[in-house]
Amino acid sequence: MALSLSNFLVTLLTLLSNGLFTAVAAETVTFDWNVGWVRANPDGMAERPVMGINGQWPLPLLNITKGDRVIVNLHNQVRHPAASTSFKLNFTIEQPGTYWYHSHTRGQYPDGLRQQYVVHDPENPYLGQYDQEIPLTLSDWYHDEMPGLLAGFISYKNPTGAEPVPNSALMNDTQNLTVSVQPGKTYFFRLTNIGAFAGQYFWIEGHTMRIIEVDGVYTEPAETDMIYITAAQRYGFLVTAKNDSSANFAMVGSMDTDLFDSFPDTLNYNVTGWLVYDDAAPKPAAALLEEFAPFDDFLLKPQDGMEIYSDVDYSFDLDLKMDNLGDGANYAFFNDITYTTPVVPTLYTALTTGANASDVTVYGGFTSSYVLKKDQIVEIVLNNDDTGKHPFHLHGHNFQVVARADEDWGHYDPSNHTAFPSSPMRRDTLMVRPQSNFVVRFKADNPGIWLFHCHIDWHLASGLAAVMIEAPLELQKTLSIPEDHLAVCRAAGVPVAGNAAGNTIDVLNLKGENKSVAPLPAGFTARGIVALVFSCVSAFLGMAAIAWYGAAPLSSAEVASTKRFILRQNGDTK
Ligand SMILES: *[C@@H]1O[C@H](CO)[C@@H](O)[C@H](O)[C@H]1NC(C)=O
Ligand SMILES: *[C@@H]1O[C@H](CO)[C@@H](O)[C@H](O)[C@H]1NC(C)=O
Ligand SMILES: *[C@@H]1O[C@H](CO)[C@@H](O)[C@H](O)[C@H]1NC(C)=O
Ligand SMILES: *[C@@H]1O[C@H](CO)[C@@H](O)[C@H](O)[C@H]1NC(C)=O
Ligand SMILES: *[C@@H]1O[C@H](CO)[C@@H](O)[C@H](O)[C@H]1NC(C)=O
Ligand SMILES: *[C@@H]1O[C@H](CO)[C@@H](O)[C@H](O)[C@H]1NC(C)=O
Ligand SMILES: *[C@@H]1O[C@H](CO)[C@@H](O)[C@H](O)[C@H]1NC(C)=O
Ligand SMILES: *[C@@H]1O[C@H](CO)[C@@H](O)[C@H](O)[C@H]1NC(C)=O
Ligand SMILES: *[C@@H]1O[C@H](CO)[C@@H](O)[C@H](O)[C@H]1NC(C)=O
Ligand SMILES: [Cu+2]
Repeated sequence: MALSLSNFLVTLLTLLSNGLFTAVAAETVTFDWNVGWVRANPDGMAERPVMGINGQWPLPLLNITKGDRVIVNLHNQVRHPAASTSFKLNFTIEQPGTYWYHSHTRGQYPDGLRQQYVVHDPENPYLGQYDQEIPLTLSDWYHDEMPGLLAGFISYKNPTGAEPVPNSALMNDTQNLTVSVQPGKTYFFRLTNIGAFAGQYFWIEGHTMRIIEVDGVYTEPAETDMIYITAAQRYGFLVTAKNDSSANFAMVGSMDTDLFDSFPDTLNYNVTGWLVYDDAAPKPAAALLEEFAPFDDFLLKPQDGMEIYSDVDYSFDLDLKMDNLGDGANYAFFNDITYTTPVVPTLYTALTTGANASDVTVYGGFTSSYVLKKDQIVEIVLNNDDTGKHPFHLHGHNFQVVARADEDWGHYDPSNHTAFPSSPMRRDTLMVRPQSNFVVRFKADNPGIWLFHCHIDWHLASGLAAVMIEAPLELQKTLSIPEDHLAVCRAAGVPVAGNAAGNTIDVLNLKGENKSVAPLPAGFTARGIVALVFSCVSAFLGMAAIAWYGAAPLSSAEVASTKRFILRQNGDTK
């Protein structure tokens, strides 16, 4: 559990951005946070333990002003208050906009350790065009705790990789939320999807939304009646209240069920709240829509008019697939590699391998690492060979979205694509459509170790991540790790020096590195194994077994017999 501290607040840390070495802090804001378990029942259906801060959940919304210095004294009491470990974060914030803070350690944020924060901007170009800000979150919600759900998800019992389906949807960590508005006034909504899995459609009946910000980047105003917001995305939009205050209006979040493999009867995938003009007037149920027609974010233009990076220095493809490994469980891959946590955290490898930090070898064979040179224009081509949607998030940058193809388009073809926008949308989280692609570009002007990963927490756990090693030699000159951070690693038995395998002498030797599970034996697919077991079972039980099989996981006896099949097929007589 101590490890989680080093991963906590990763998103806050992405704000270190350009301001790190230039900022003159306007003010210092200090937070003393004890992270520990509390109980909550946000959907009214099941009380459960959640990770709170200072005994509270929902967590505190932060509102920091651009230029402020932030100090977070973080005490981890998740495992046991007496075994608490601590460290301090100390950084300045130079990037305004709508963000959220969350733990990136396996499954902690869906267990409650996430909340929105906003960075107030005294130079917001839309200042004066609204009367008040309304911070608002959407989220999916599970009644079961993540460690158990994850164990079931990455398991031979779940060979198809079906993600756990949420139990409900939340708006601002509750349901039936009321938001008081006054006639004629204009509100700046800051909407964040802090969920683990589901994208959501969002609309306010009878009202138009004017989008002015995405993921911390101001846009030219774009009007729409509906937004689609994936996990980790943010939208800032203006809503002008009606002059007539006689009625209240439903405000709806509707989870995108395309991603759900099953559909429990009890699941209400919608969450409703109301814009309240008159508390005495009824709060009408949301009208049911036949279809969703959300705004296409590819059409957004950045308000600063920044032009497309036309000369690319370094381009690489990431081909995404979901497949089984030899343990029968389902994993996610970039270019046939499923991300596997290295023995030494990558940041520490970059800081302790000298000039070899520029050699991608030191980061190991299972991290999908890419070394970027200072100020290179980098292009990532993401080809999605999977039939699902995936929202990709890059730490440390807003990227330009230069291309995004329609569903089923296949791989990106540099000689056949729709015209690049002259001033592309910039954001930090972008969805790739099923069996399709996108192309993003950014300038490597922010030395650091930045994860590029699917923000569906299930997929991150099953390995859908790559690592940008950005200007590591610059990083060595400018960054030093505080002693309390190193102490947390030592307490958890995590080495803090050497290559991905922890080798400090011969850093090009990766003996002892963490490897992913080995592939299935040649000629087998997990589905093939399932079919094999299935035909044996159904020979005994007849057709009834088919229905049963679709609904229930393999028993351990069946798995044992599956393994014997594999061994025999390989000529292994043991
Ligand atoms: C919200 O209202 C609906 C309909 O009345 C109700 O079923 C649900 O339990 C309410 N949710 C909460 C969290 O109170
Ligand atoms: C949403 O929750 C946050 C944190 O509790 C709160 O500051 C904010 O005002 C809430 N938003 C609405 C619209 O109620
Ligand atoms: C935070 O860092 C700044 C700059 O290095 C330093 O001046 C300040 O004392 C630090 N504050 C705390 C509370 O550690
Ligand atoms: C944050 O603080 C600023 C400055 O005090 C204020 O104008 C703004 O409304 C606040 N935003 C939120 C979301 O609370
Ligand atoms: C509300 O009234 C103001 C002042 O009369 C007018 O300018 C505005 O267009 C009206 N707004 C709407 C949404 O009708
Ligand atoms: C959720 O909302 C959508 C859109 O209005 C509607 O089609 C669907 O029937 C609703 N589902 C439930 C369970 O209410
Ligand atoms: C990687 O190595 C560390 C240290 O040896 C170990 O604690 C950890 O469980 C390993 N992780 C994986 C995914 O193999
Ligand atoms: C370009 O790609 C699209 C989609 O795959 C295809 O329909 C079209 O024929 C291609 N055009 C050319 C000139 O190859
Ligand atoms: C890189 O590592 C190898 C193997 O340890 C070592 O021989 C070499 O001197 C290192 N190169 C640099 C530039 O430090
Ligand atoms: Cu994904």
